This record gives sequence, C-alpha cells and structure tokens, in this order.
Amino acid sequence: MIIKTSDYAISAVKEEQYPKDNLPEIALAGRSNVGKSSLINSLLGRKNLARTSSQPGKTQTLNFYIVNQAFYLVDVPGYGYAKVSQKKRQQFGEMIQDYLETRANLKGLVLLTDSRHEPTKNDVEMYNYALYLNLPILVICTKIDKVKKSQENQVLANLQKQFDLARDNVSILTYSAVKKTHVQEVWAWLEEQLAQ
Ligand SMILES: Nc1nc2c(ncn2[C@@H]2O[C@H](COP(=O)(O)OP(=O)(O)OP(=O)(O)O)[C@@H](O)[C@H]2O)c(=O)[nH]1
Ligand SMILES: [Mg+2]
Repeated sequence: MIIKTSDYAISAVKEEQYPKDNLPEIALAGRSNVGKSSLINSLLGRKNLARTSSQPGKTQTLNFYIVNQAFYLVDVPGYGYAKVSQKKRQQFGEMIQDYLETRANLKGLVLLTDSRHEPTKNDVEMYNYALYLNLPILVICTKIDKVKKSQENQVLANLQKQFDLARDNVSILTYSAVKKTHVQEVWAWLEEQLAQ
C-alpha cells in the first residue's frame, strides 16, 4: 500500500457521529496499553497521528483515521484497565458493541495481544465475540521486540492456549511498532479485507 495521505477524521461515541461517507473501515481492538494507537502510527509512518501513552486508558473514543481518502482505520478504546470506573467501563463496552454490531462497512477487526503474555480473559471474550460477529480477524501479537528470540515460539503457543485459531477467517502475525516488524504483512491483510 502506498500511503499518500493519512489524517485524523473524527471521534465518535455514538452512531450519529460516525463518518457518513460510507468508506470501508477496519477496527483495532485490544486491552489498554497493548499498542493499538502505536500500530496505527507505525503502519502509516506517522509519529503522533494517533495519541499514544505509557499510561493505559489513553484512547477513550472511537477515533477514525482516514487513509488515502479511501478507507478508515478505527482506534477503539482499550479494555481491561482496572482504574477505569465501573460505569465508564460499561459505557466503553456498549460503545464498542454498538459499533461492531451495527457498522455495515466494517470489513474486519485487528485484535492486538501482548506477545509476552497469554491472552487475558477480556482478550478471549473479544476474540470469541468477533468470531460470533463473523468478522475477519487479524490477531497481532505485538511488542515482539520485547521477546527474546529463543522465546518467540512460545508466543503462538500462548495464543493457542486461549484462542480457537482453527478458523477460516483468522490470521495471526507478530508485530513491533518499534522495529516495524511485519508492517508489510499487516498491510497485505488490510488490503485483502478492504477489497472484499
Ligand atoms: N517496545 C514496544 N513498545 C510498544 C509497542 N507498541 C506500543 N508500545 C508502547 O506501549 C505503550 C502503549 O501504547 P499505545 O499505542 O498508547 O497503546 P493503546 O493500545 O493505544 O492504549 P490505550 O489507548 O490506552 O487503549 C506506549 O508506551 C508505546 O510506546 C511495540 O511494538 N514495542
Ligand atoms: Mg490508544
């Protein structure tokens, strides 16, 4: 993919605020601090387009980024951050659910997990939910730069313990936003979904 333009388009917390131009979209989900916003920046070759933070809970709305005036990458608030109040967590959950269940031009979901850990209970819930919605899923095991070469085999094994990966529309990649590992492969998956 040759990226000619990438811009922040709009933030939304409800349907009326989603973009209305009917372009295809790919959403990025995962627990707080896993690296969703960093993934967007590294894919687009931008430093600070999506705001990142070492503090979890940075992204609190659905943030739509428009690429080449042709499609959107949608940064979704992270789940599983303990310091978010119960009420807010429920609001986030409903916002994400409304979006994923009703958005007709949503072409796929990128689900990020941390390469260093087994998927959390919330990760498993999100994965199973995306399967149930019949969305094409790309599981990205990110922060692979933090895993020793000798431990890299363990990453897939950890994933397999929690996720039923034997599904037609599931792909898996390791990734590093720092080292740009597998950027091309992620783009290939995105292009395939956007062409559907
Ligand atoms: N080493 C390493 N650090 C990363 C990578 N991706 C993200 N980070 C760091 O992880 C922290 C969280 O990254 P974000 O992109 O803000 O995470 P997020 O998933 O958007 O978090 P929320 O918006 O809170 O849901 C930041 O300090 C990033 O620099 C990676 O591939 N490798
Ligand atoms: Mg974020």
